[in-house]
Amino acid sequence: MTFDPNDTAAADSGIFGLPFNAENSLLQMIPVPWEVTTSYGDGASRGPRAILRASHQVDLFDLETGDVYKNGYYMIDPPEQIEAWNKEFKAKAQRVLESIEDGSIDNDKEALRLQDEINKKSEQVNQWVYEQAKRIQSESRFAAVIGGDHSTPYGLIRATAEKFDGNFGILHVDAHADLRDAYQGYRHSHASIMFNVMEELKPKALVQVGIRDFSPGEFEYIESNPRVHTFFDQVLKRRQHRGDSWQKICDDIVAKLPENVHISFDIDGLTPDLCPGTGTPVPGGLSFDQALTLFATVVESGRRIVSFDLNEVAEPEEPVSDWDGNVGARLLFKLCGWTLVSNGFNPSRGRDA
Ligand SMILES: [Mn+2]
Repeated sequence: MTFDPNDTAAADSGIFGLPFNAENSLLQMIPVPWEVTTSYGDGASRGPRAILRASHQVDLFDLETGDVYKNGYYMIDPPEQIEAWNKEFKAKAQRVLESIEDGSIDNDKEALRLQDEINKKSEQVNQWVYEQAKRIQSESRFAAVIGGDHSTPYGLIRATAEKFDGNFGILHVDAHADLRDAYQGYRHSHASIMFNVMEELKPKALVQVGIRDFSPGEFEYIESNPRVHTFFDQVLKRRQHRGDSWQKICDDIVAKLPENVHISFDIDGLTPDLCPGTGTPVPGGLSFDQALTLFATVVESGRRIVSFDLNEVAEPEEPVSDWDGNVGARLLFKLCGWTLVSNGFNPSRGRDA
């Protein structure tokens, strides 16, 4: 393979400028350009392409994960069919939203019909993601999802739940609890992902970090469910103000996780300056370095990252900069590296080294 990691990536090269494909990559990313149930800002459907473009700027050698990327990272081409569905169904969702906002939804037959149509299409998207993840995992490779809004990783988490027969947990970094039992009539809403995961896929634990926006119902769900451990952002900040180190806090977070971990990372779990384009930004949140220390702590504890998703990285239609994609790509590179290292792949001896 003629590939020099010191070179500048060609514009048409793969994720991170790497030359891998579906056959020779150990970790494969499934881009899901879907954000039909988003209720506020838009742009998450353009996340995969924004990350792909910005990823060419990421230098490959990493202090913590070395050259483990040599085992191969590959992102499937963003599926044009889902991009087309996204466009078509976002217009329908807009019609539904108008009916919800003027309070006429209960008697609005057309809006109810559209809601139903959107629910069915969401299931189709989930099924597509599930089939991709199943195929990748059955080939003994690692699968990841790049959203899209936070509804997009459901199919991947389902595949992981099956692979480990329920013996897995979720590390969920987010500003939002995402524990609503449907939202705006959408069963597969971005705001319901962790409720659906808990009720249908039944992980051993859901460990939430950075949560600072939630409804009374979600708070009740957290309080009454012994499998949910929520590290509210406010509590994390108070602990730090009182002198607890971030490392001590990470140790406490990781202690709640079982051995096999799926990381579900909503970019708005970070401080808003790191994701200015995201749909529902909330003040507060983790710094970039705090997120990296959290990943490192998971791996150093001996736990395995078995799959992950990165979602809600957004880009406006006419981007003023590639900042959102840039932060997303760098976070993604760390997630990829730690996934392989946590599964015993030695950074200094990659497949092609
Ligand atoms: Mn969120």
